[in-house]
Amino acid sequence: MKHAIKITSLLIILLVFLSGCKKETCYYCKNYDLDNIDTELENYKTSFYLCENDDLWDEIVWQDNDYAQGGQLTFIDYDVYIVGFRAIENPDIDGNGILNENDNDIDGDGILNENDYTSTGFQINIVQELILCTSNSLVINQ
Ligand SMILES: [Ca+2]
Ligand SMILES: [Ca+2]
Repeated sequence: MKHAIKITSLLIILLVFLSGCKKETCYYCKNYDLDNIDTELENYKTSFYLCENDDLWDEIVWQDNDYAQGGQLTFIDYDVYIVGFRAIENPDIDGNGILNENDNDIDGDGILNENDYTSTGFQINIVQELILCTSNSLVINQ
């Protein structure tokens, strides 16, 4: 009997611990190409939910909002959004609408990948992405 009580209390402790871990904040986010951003913030790439425990959260360099105020992205309301940046590999290097993985001429120089000494071209194939998140989905859905 004592043993059963011990196991039960252990389970309760475990349950409390697990439910404590689930208390994370989630945000509604949109991502933008930093090269191609408009001040109206209309041409976002995708919108998605992001929680602090997601792997993606750690891939993003989040700005310190107090520090960033008056920074270069003045059209962003830092009272509304949390702001982050992420460097991602350009999924379509020559910009022809065919993703690199399906593109038989990734850099678009007319030489097929198999014959192309520099199939991914000479440019830096990393694009910077701006990520704006808010816990208020009404604001970002406007
Ligand atoms: Ca392409
Ligand atoms: Ca090529």
